[in-house]
Formats: sequence, C-alpha cells, structure tokens
Amino acid sequence: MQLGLLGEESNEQENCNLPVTLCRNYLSKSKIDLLIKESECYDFSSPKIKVYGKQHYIPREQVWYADEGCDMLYSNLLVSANPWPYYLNRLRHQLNTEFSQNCNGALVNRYRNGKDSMGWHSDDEPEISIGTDVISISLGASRDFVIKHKDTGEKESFLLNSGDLLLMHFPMQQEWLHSVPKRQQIETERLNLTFRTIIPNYHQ
Ligand SMILES: O=C(O)CCC(=O)C(=O)O
Repeated sequence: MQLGLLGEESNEQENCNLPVTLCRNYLSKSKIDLLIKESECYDFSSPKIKVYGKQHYIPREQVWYADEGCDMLYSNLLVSANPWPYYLNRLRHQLNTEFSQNCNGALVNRYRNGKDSMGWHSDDEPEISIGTDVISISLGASRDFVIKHKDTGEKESFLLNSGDLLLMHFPMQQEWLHSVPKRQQIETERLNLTFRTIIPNYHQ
C-alpha cells in the first residue's frame, strides 16, 4: 500500500502507509478546458435513491460512460452504459496505457457547488473486476477527499485541485471508505471522473 505524490516536473514518489497515489497537476490547462467544455453536453441526472426507507435525490449529478455491456449497479440503480464522449475516451486510453489498467467505464460526478457531496462508501460493487485500481481525476473547484479505514477509523484528507489525479489502489475499496464532504462556502462547480474496470455483461 502506498501514497505517491507525483508532480508534473518531478517523478518523485513518497511512500506512506496509505492505499492511494496522488499525482498533482496530471492534466494540462488545455486538457482540463477541453474536458470541462465537453462535459457541457454530458447527459447528467440526479436520480432518487432510497435512504432509510425514504426516497432522496442524490446530492450531485452523475452520468456513466462505458463500453457496451458494462452496465453498473450504483446505489441500487442499474445504470446502462452510455457511449463514450470523444475526449473522455481519449483520456481513458491514456490512463490505461500509463497506469497499466484496463478501465472500461467512467462515472462522472458533478458537484454543482459546496452543498453537493458524496457520502461515505467504497467502490466495491461486485461488477468491478477484482484486483483493479480506480483512477479519479478532478476538474474545476478544489474539494476535500477524505478516506477512513473501516476497522481502525484512521482518517486522511486530501485537497484535490483541478487537474489532479488520484489512484485508489486495490484492495483499498475492501479496507477503506471515502467521501467528499459538503463545504458550504464553495460556490463553483467541480467535476470528478472515476475510471473503473467492470466485468463485461455482469448484469445480463
Ligand atoms: O468526487 C470524488 O472525488 C469521489 C467520487 C467517488 O467517490 C466515486 O465516484 O465513487
């Protein structure tokens, strides 16, 4: 397990006892702008999910882009694979090459402002291929990303800025929870792209 801090100019990697690698400024300004522009055409929605027996809208918007057959069950909702947008797909191929992954889907989360959030959870859906990493890219407003160990309660927080990349290494999802807490003072939007490897046709 490791925490790596990779800057654009240095390939230094710091090893701590945490299951993530953080690459600061992974994306250039022009790539960030292209992805944000493209996201204006993404088919976002804010589905209702059941929490303690009551229906609530999720406190953010999301959309799932993936290869055919890579549908995902998310918060008990079956989300069909939407065909890849051009720049998101190019980024997926770049990440797969650079990080030796085989990601075939990306969940795009839109936090409209600091009132939007993501509660404690793990990306441990059964259709996620065992042994794979989840690659997370941040665009727009900076937000805290917090991880908490399921047994010890140990917590770490990372401020994720536009262009940063965070790798969540296997088996982090089995051992840790993560969340993006509300930050009332933030008025601008953040996008998060999480690239995952799904077992094709798992839900068919
Ligand atoms: O927005 C983030 O940084 C985290 C997103 C996340 O937790 C998820 O997609 O499962």
